[in-house]
Amino acid sequence: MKTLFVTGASSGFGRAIAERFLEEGWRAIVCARRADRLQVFSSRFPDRVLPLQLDVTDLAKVATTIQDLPREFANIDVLVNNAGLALGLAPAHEASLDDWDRMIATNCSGLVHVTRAVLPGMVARKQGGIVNIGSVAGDNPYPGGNVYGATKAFVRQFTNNLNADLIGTGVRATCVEPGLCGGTEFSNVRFAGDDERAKAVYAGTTPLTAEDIADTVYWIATRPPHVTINVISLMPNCQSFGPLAIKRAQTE
Ligand code: NDP
Ligand code: 8X3
Repeated sequence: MKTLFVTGASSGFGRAIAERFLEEGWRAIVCARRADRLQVFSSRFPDRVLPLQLDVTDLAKVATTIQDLPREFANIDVLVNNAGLALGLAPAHEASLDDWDRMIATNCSGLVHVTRAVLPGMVARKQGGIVNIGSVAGDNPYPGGNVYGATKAFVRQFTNNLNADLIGTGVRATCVEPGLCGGTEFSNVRFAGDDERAKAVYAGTTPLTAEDIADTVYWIATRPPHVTINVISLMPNCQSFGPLAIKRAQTE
């Protein structure tokens, strides 16, 4: 039986990814800060789920938790670095430095430390897959995206650089870059619990769903061993690219 390790599994993409792999017969280690939610989820798949309360910004705990995994869960086949968040949409000159620090700590440092702890085992076993959840925000700047978009650009480039290091090892990495995706807590977190503002993000759209992302991640994980998918970008078809902004001088 293969083993999945997924961070941020208490809601949204992470939970849908865990559910998909478990339904396909895998075992799963599911991590997040809200342990109660992980417990409820785990009870649906007795003996095949290991719920772990883990804040990926607690870097010392990340290392010890992964080092001390129970034997039957210790050989991780696929790691999905999904835990992440956007905080606020303020312009750079007004944004909260605390928000910026938390995004960097979670989306970059947390992801890097989890990866560093899991990778040696994969390389020693000569097989494994890492799927990092980036965002279209890592390629496409938008007003207020400042540090969030920068963290996701980091995720993409870290993934590509992992593949540069992992050539010939049997281990491969992929960055998944979703666009507008509804039905998760992403916008509630971004707007600090302002449900109306969060709801407005999806008004009049048919966004991607967490199940679309889980499908994509499962597809990546089940490619034949000689195939590396470096980066996948996906959007709902109500979303696309726009022109660059031009600020024109007043002519009258
Ligand atoms: P959710 O807010 O629904 O899920 C985020 C998950 O991350 C939660 O389970 C949360 O659990 C966990 N998490 C947050 N901080 C930490 C932490 N410090 N340690 C451990 N777990 C943490 O959002 P989504 O499912 O939408 O987002 C998942 C990922 O997808 C994120 O990386 C996001 O940036 C990315 N993304 C989302 C898009 C969207 O439109 N929804 C589009 C593109 C990318 P808990 O609070 O219990 O710790
Ligand atoms: C989430 C997509 O466009 O809100 O990463 O940044 S976006």
